[in-house]
Amino acid sequence: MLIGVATAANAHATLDHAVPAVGSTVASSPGKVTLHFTEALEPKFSGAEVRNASGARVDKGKSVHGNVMSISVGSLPAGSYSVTWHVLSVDTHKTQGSFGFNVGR
Ligand SMILES: [Cu+2]
Repeated sequence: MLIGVATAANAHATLDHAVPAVGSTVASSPGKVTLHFTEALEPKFSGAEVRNASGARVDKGKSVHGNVMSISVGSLPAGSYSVTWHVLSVDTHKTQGSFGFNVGR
């Protein structure tokens, strides 16, 4: 689970939730990983990598709109995946983190 909670006094862009959910198992490939943050992002300086259990990247591009970043992943075979994200929020603060999810297990 996430460590730390965004408060009014500490309003950096931290991960609010993701689809697939952090640590979850989904029945089939999600097609994309969507990250919802607590603050709006600067698209140029925000990104994420998705890697399979062998460490190979499976992400195929990103789009950022407001506080939501979507990472296309195409059709993922069953397995474990890790998502490592870094963002710059509009208040100029950088944050980063990672989480995992599973497909088909
Ligand atoms: Cu901040």
